[in-house]
Order: sequence, then structure tokens, then C-alpha cells
Amino acid sequence: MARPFRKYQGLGNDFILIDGRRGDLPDQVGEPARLLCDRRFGIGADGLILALPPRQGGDVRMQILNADGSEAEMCGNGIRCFARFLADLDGAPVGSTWRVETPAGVIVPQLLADGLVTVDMGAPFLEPSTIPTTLTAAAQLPEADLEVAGEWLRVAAVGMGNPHAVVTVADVDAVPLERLGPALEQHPAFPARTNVHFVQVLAPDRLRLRVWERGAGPTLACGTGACATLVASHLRGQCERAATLELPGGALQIRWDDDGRLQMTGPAQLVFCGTLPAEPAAGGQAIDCATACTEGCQRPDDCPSAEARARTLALLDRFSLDEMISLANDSLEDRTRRRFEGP
Ligand code: ZDP
Repeated sequence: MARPFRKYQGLGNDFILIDGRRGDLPDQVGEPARLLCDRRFGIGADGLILALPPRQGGDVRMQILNADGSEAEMCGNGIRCFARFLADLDGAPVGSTWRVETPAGVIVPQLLADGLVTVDMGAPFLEPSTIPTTLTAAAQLPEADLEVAGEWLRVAAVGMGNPHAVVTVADVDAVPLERLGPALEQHPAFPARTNVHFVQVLAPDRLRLRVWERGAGPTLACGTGACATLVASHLRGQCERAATLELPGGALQIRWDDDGRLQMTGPAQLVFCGTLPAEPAAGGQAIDCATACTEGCQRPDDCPSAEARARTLALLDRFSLDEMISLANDSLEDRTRRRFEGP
């Protein structure tokens, strides 16, 4: 069956969203995610996000697949897009909230005016085994000097459901992201791999950061990463509990409340709507009914031309033989010929 999808972006971090709240999506989505996210062979996106039926009393469940087909526990920019997606589908007004079940717990986005969405992202994970990381914490923040692609970096680890590594630098523009990003993503200190962030402190309430995402490479923004970066930078004494985080795709407002929970505010926008073609028949080949089914339908339970056949049968039902002959005689070609040759 052909399936509608929509593409959204938040600060240039872009996602394909599909509504599977009726429980009618296939279980295996890693390989399709990789293909759909491919920017040349597919639609193109940093990730695929599915809306699924809830399992634990929430309103809806969110599943996110990275562009490489791996599954992420959470996604900050993605959940803002997810809220906008649900609002657009259901006509939900400004102020609406959803309890969204994710592998990182129940996360609650709220629709604001002006295309903004604010999200209660929950409390950060600082206990090493929950991030997960082998780095240990002297005070609160797991941190160590690690050798990464031949350089020594001071790396902090923070979990937002998904893992993050944060490195403070004097100038983010000078960071060789393509070299250090993948090396730190796959460093043995992060057994589930990690998202990687280089941060430059501009002021106590202004941080600039560049992102290398686990499973997606360099992206223009990362919501969970912005939260993790604020937590690491605050615990390092470099910034306040609230700050503007400047990412390549734009700015996010992050606040770490006294109750320990993080609030993230930023934009989410619809880019376009589309339709995925029907999945090909089992075996990867679509059936050509005209040649393959001369001895009878090959897939009577799910015939790909059932709809066209039903339309034809309805037409045959509606007209008598005489009416059909006169219809055929009245074809455009015949009318044209009669105009020149006379009846
Ligand atoms: O944890 C991961 O594997 C990330 N690539 C998931 C996506 C995170 C994201 N960039 C965000 O905004 O939090 C979407």
C-alpha cells in the first residue's frame, strides 16, 4: 500500500516522519531507514521517525532511526518535529502537549506560538553505566583525557537517554571535525558509540557548538547534544544554568531547572509532504499481472491490480453492451474523424 510521509526540519536537522499510530507499520525498519535517509537514492534526511501506538499509558510512542539504520534512544530536534507533525495531522492548537514514550523515558513537548516547540527533556544521566561510558566521575561529571586520532582531548560524558561526549575548545571553527568526530564516536570509552560535541564558550549564557552525530555524521544541530553540552559546561564552571546554544543551523534555548530537568526551546518546520510507493511484492519484484497471472491471480490475498480490476468491473456493471459500443464510437478519435469526414 502506498504510504504518506512528511519531511520536517529543526535548525537544519532533518527528519522523515511517518504516522504508524494505527499499528500498521512493519517491524523491521533499519534497512528502509537507511535507504529513505540517503540523500541521493532516497528522500534524504538525518533520521527517520515513526509515530507508534503507546505501550505504557502515554499518548504516543516515538521510534527514531539514524541515517545509518541504527536506532537512537532519543532525539531533541526530532521530538520538536514530532510534536509539529502530530499537531499538523490532528489539528492540535498552540499549548497542546503530548506524553511521548521513548527508550529514554516519557518526554513531553509543548506547542508554542510562532512555530516554536518547548520540550521537557527530563534529567540528564551522569552515572557512567547509564550513559554508557567507561569514564568515571571525580565529582559529578564523568571526565577523562582520551587519545583521539592521535590527539589528547579532555572529554566529558553526559547521557540524555542517548550518549554524548563534550569537548571544550578555544575555537570551534578550527576543529577538524571530519577526523576527530568519527574517532571519538567509536572510541572504546563509549561502548554504544557516542554523539560528539565541540563547544566554545562565548559568554556565561552563550555557547557555540559543532556536532558530529552518532550514526549520521556532521549535522547542523542536535537537541539532546545541546542539553548535554549545557550540563557539561555548567558542571565545568563555564556557564550559567540557562544559555543560548548557537549551532550551525541556528540557536536553541536550554535551561537546566533547579528540579534537575532540562527545558529546550527551538523551531520545527514542515518542509514537504509526499507518498512512498507501494512496497514491491515478496521477493523484491513487483508482479506484472498481464503476463504473470494469465493462469489466475498469483496473490489473490493482496492483488496489486485489485483496485484497477474493481474499477473495470464496476464500469462493466454500469453499462449495457449497446451503451459501450456507442461510448467506443464516441471516442475522441472518432469525433475528430467525423468532423473532417462527415458521419
Ligand atoms: O543518539 C543518536 O544516535 C543521535 N544521532 C540521535 C539524534 C539526536 C538528534 N540530533 C537530537 O537533536 O537530539 C536528533
